[in-house]
Amino acid sequence: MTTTSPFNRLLLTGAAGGLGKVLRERLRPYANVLRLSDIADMAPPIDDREEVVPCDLSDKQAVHQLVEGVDAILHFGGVSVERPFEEILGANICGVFHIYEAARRHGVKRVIFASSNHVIGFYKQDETLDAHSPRRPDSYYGLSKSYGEDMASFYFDRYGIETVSIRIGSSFPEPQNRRMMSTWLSFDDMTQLLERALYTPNVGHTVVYGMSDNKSIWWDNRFAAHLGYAPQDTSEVFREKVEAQPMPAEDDPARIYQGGAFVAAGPFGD
Ligand code: NAI
Ligand code: 15L
Repeated sequence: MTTTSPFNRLLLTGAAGGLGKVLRERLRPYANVLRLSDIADMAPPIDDREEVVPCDLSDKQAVHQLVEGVDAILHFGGVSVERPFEEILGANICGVFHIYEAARRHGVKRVIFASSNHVIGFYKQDETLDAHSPRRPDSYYGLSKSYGEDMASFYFDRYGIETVSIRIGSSFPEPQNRRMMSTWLSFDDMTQLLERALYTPNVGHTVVYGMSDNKSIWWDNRFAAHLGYAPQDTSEVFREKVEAQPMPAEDDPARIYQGGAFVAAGPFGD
C-alpha cells in the first residue's frame, strides 16, 4: 500500500539547474523540508520548509555532510551534457559514488537517480528497447550515467539501498526538435514519475524510461510497470510547430540515433 504523506526531509541535488528550478517548487508537497543543493548559486530559502546547502559533488566530505538527516535523495546534480572526461569524472562519476556512500553511512534507504537516454544513445531510432536491453552509451556523459546505474544496482545488492533510475528523455517545456517528439517528458509527467519513484514500495533497483505518452516511442516500460506511472501528456500537441522546422539531412545523427547529436560530440583535447 502506498502513501503520499510527506517525507520529513528530501534532498534535491542539481537544484540550480533547469530541472532543479522546476522541481524545487513541485517537490514541496512531498517533504516537510526540502534540502536544495548545487555548486552554482541558488535562490535563498523562501520559508522554513527549504534549506539551501551549496556543495560540490566531487567533494566526498561535503557530500557526506549534505546527506545527514535526509530520508531520500533525488540526485539531479552533475554535468548534464557531453564534456571532456575529466569534467565528467568529478561531478558525475565521483559524485554518484559520494552520494551512495553518504546514503549508506547515514542510513538513507531510497535514491532517485536522474539517469539519461544517453546510456542507450547509440541505438538507432527504429529500435525498441526495454530496461534489459544492453546499454550503448553515446558519450562520456552517457557512460557516467551508465556507471551511476551500476552504482545503484551495487548499493541495492550489497546494502539494500533502493533506487529508481529514470532514463530521462528530454524534459523541457516543449519538444525542441523532431527527435524530441519521441523523447519528450513534460514537467507534469516528470512530477508524477518522481512521486511514484518516491512512494512505490519494494522498487529494488528499477530502471524506467522518462517519457510522456508520445505517439512514436522507442522505449518499453514493462519492467517498471510496478511504479504505476501513467503519463498524461503527449508531444503530439506540438507536432505542427516542430515539423515546421527543416528536416535534418539523412546522415544527420539527430535523425538516425536515439541519442541524436551526442553520438558525434568530441573528441576533446587533440
Ligand atoms: P542542468 O545542467 O541544468 O543542471 C545540473 C545542475 O548540476 C547544474 O545546476 C549544475 O550547477 C549542477 N552541477 C554540475 N556539477 C556539479 C558539481 N560538481 N557539484 C554540484 N552540482 C553540480 O541539467 P538539467 O537539465 O536540469 O538536468 C538535471 C539532471 O537530469 C542532470 O543530472 C541531467 O543529466 C539529467 N537529465 C536531464 C535531462 C533533461 O532533458 N533535462 C535528460 C536526461 C537526463
Ligand atoms: C540529456 O541527458 C541532457 O541532460 C539534456 O540536456 C538533453 O540533451 C537530453 O538528454 C536529450 O537527449 O534531449
